[in-house]
Amino acid sequence: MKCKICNGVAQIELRNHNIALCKNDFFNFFERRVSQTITRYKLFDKKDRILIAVSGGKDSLSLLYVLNKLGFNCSGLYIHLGIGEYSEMSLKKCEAFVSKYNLELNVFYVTRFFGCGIYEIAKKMKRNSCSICGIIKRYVMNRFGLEAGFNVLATGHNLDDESAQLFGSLISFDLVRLEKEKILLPGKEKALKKVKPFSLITEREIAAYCIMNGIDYIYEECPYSKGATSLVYKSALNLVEERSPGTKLRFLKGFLEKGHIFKKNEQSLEDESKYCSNCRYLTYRDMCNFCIIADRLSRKDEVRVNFLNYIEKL
Ligand code: Q46
Ligand code: ZN
Repeated sequence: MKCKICNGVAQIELRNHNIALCKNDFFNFFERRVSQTITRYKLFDKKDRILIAVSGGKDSLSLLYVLNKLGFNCSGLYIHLGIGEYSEMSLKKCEAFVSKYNLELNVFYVTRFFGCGIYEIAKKMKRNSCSICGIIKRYVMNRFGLEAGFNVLATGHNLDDESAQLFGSLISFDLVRLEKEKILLPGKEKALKKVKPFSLITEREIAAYCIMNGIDYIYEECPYSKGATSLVYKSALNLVEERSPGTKLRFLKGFLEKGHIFKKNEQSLEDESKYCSNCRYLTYRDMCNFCIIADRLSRKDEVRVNFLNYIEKL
């Protein structure tokens, strides 16, 4: 197989783009597409301070790598969830990465703040681990980002994640979720602007970019991810993609261009329109979900007074 650009030996075939590329031309192709996505959807520019949520996995580490390489002002935030060996290993990958590339990493330890990890918190709250984890991660990313002076929060969600999420929302015609299926959610008072620069890049392309660049990431998935419905949607879309390469890209791009046909509905307008009585961040009830957890674990005052003291800078 030959590289379509230089005729050298191709290292990767991208059926969804109908090309094969050598290593150097793949890097150029990958980085150009990230740049084009940032420009086309007006995600951010060189003046912005970007906080990147990192997990130690390929998506988030390569996002930090490529945005730094493209000259953007960015730092990482790792949230240590207290999930045994998995959390320890992923933190080590993040630490090794930032020290290799001389980047900044901020770390929030769930166990230091709440006195126990995600699984124990979920048990006390009688909820499942992923819903508690989602509440804590969203809150910490947003609040730390705002209070530390960032104006954009970027996550490494890729085309496989985003198309599976869209598929799930369409199957149940969940209009509230469909409204949030965006590559950019604008910021407002007490809410950081949120962007997903890898939305149009596949998991396979990101893994190849990581490996070819020698970025060492954690291969293991979080133990609580097993059995997630999103994995079923991913497999279904993989089957279609196999038969018709480029389907995921067409599906998501089509939605990004025409998704406005799903009109705003009353429920979403109500969404997060009040301020939490404890921390003054946005909520749709009297107290935000994060403070409800903190209240149950007797950490309510810490949320108000000492939140930033739980972030360690490496
Ligand atoms: S939500 Fe659930 Fe993930 Fe949190 S507990 Fe693990 S699988 S890490 S994206
Ligand atoms: Zn609150």
